[in-house]
Amino acid sequence: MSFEDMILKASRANKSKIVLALDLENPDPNALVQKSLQTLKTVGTYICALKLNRQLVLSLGLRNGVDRIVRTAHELGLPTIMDAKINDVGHTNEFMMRSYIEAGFDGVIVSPVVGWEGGLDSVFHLAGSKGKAVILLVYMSNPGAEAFYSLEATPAKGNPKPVFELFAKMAAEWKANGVVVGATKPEIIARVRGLVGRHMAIFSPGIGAQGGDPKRALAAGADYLIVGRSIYAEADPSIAAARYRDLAM
Ligand code: BMP
Repeated sequence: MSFEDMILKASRANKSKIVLALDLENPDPNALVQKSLQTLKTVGTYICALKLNRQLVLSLGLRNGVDRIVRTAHELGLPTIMDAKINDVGHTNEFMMRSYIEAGFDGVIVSPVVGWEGGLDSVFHLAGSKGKAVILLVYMSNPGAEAFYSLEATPAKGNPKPVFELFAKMAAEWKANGVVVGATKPEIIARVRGLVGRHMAIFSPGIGAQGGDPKRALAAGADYLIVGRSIYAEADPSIAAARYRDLAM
């Protein structure tokens, strides 16, 4: 099943557009795995996918660590996204991508800054051959992101454009499976939607803890909302997850 079908299936089954960002911290790796599994199982029926960050990979490693969490997500019918923001030269990108695929991830987030040739070409080719998704980071949610993502740049062919518009076009050209655009800037989500077309999935982080509003992000064109602290850091993550699920329907 393609990544798009997997997330759509989970989204329909759980009536949810919420992707859980499980960014827990704990100096004790065993406690971290247990807490991650427990949180995931508690909120599993309120979300449509799981996103893990490098935090967990650094603390647990991929084998016998993060892969256990990935397996549990699959048992719950949830696709998994590795938020690696891959951004290096081709051969190291390919190594990272292969490692994440071997750990069981269904999709990986990459940064378009490094470009295609000798950069992300290897990642897209490997993902394509294994049926995995590549999601492009197009505009970040933090306040300082504007300084770079809205910067005007002149492409080799064409007129100056904000960097994020060039990234959105790259996503369409490279046939990415989705893009990430911060929920804190709904007007940017709307502009990206116009550039990537109706069918490209837009994932939007920055909901809740960073000030992004679920309804405004969805109205602007986001398909899925990425929520971390506003779910896992709450006293009862299942109540918080249910609340975000309902807000996003
Ligand atoms: P939180 O909901 O706790 O703010 O977490 C947001 C998650 O989305 C984090 O995992 C973060 O790395 C990620 N993220 C983000 O916040 N903004 C972006 O622009 C891109 C991200 O991947």
